[in-house]
Order: sequence, then structure tokens, then C-alpha cells
Amino acid sequence: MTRLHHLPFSPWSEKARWALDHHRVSYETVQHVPLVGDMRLRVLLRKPRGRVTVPILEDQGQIFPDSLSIARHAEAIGTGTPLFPAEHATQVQRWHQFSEELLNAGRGVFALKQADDVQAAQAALPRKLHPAVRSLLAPVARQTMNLFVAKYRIRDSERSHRPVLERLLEGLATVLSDGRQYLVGEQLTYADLAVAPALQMVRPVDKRFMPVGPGGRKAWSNDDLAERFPQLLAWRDALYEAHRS
Ligand SMILES: N[C@@H](CCC(=O)N[C@@H](CS)C(=O)NCC(=O)O)C(=O)O
Repeated sequence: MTRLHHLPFSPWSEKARWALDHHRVSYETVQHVPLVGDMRLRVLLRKPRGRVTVPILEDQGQIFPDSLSIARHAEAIGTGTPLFPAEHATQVQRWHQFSEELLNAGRGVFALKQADDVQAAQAALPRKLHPAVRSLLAPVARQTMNLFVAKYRIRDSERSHRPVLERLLEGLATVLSDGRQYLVGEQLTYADLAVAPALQMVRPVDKRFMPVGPGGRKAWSNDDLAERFPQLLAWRDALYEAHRS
């Protein structure tokens, strides 16, 4: 049995799914519910304390607790071109770290907006709810987001998320300014799979490829960044069209 515990709209889960799909590994999915689902993850990971996250892959009794280990496992058991070519190992590892930093900064910006701004919290509630109910539930949404903020210690570096996000996007734009299609070498590697989904917090990719999280495209977009870095979105979109059909 190969089972992926994931959050469909999370870029971290997308990295794992993309690697599994690229290597044609078949798996079933279990949808994690943020915060509420932590207990199940604790049991699975045998981790009574500390932070637990998805994606997690269970495969024949083995546990792979994060996106990178899942992608490496997919490479070990699957087919298709390597995502971790030996000759580019160091560069791919660097891009993995870059992706984690980009995602953490993006999550910081997104979560603080939802936690601190009543209107943003209200906008993140399901659209099918009556506006009056949404306005009633907005404080609950904010409280929930504050639990999420606490889980990831997002306020520890409250002021740095936005500048870090900008600096990383500028760095990526510089690298891609030569018009390259792939971050490392001449073919798709885990570097691309790790970085492209991290642009979800600038503007979500087309919903054919992955669903958008609570609040929809508006809540997940940072319009000023999308306008400043259209070349990054164009690179991401071309990569998805070519490799994620
Ligand atoms: N380094 C980990 C990070 C995973 C991570 O941060 N997952 C978050 C995505 S927002 C998560 O599980 N969120 C749901 C929750 O906290 O309940 C990986 O690459 O898998």
C-alpha cells in the first residue's frame, strides 16, 4: 500500500505529488485537515510532541515524512528521467533549500494577512455561506489562523517575511533572466518541481493543475508581486504545461 497524506492546495504537497506522478508511482491519497488532523499524523509518525506536517508518504510500512524524502523515494522506486541527477546533486539541493525559504516566507505573508485582517479572514471563508454568516464567522477564522501562525512560529520573524519573499523572488528572476527553461541543466529536475509550486503565493497556477486554497485566487495572490515578476509566473506556467499534464 502506498498512501500519501496531503493537503491538496499546499505547495509542499504538490512537490511530493509531482515527483510521484513524474516517476509514475501510483498511490492513494488521504486528505489532511489543518490542525484538526495533527493527531492522526502524530500517530502515523509516532511523534507525540513537536510540529507535524504533510505531505507524508506511507509505503509498505515505511514512512517518508516530508516532500524531499518522498521525491527521493519516488526516484528510487519509480520510472522516468531522474529528478536528482548525480552530476547536479549540489545544485538541486540548493534549490530545495531555496524553495523551503520561499515557501516559508510566502506562508508568513499569507498567514499574517489572514490572522490580522478581518476582511481577509472573512474572504477566506467558503463563498457559499451567506454574507451575514461569513461576517459572524470571521473572528473564528482569524483565531484558527492564529493557531496556525503559532504552530509555525510565524510571528517570531513577523517583519522579515515580506522582504525575504521579495529578495528571493528577485534572485530567482535574475537566474531566469537568460530565458532558461530549467533551473539546473537541460532537463526537468527536482529544483524545478520544488520552486515552481512555491510561486503559488504570488499567484496560483491554473486550477487544472492544483486546487486553490481557502479564499480562492484573490486571497492567494499578491497582485503587486505578480505584476512585478510576470516572467516568474510565465516560467512556472510553461513548466506546468510541459510537464504536469
Ligand atoms: N519541510 C516540510 C514542510 C511541510 C509543511 O510545512 N507542510 C504544511 C504546509 S502549510 C502543513 O502540513 N500544513 C498543514 C498543517 O499544519 O496542519 C516538507 O517539505 O514536507
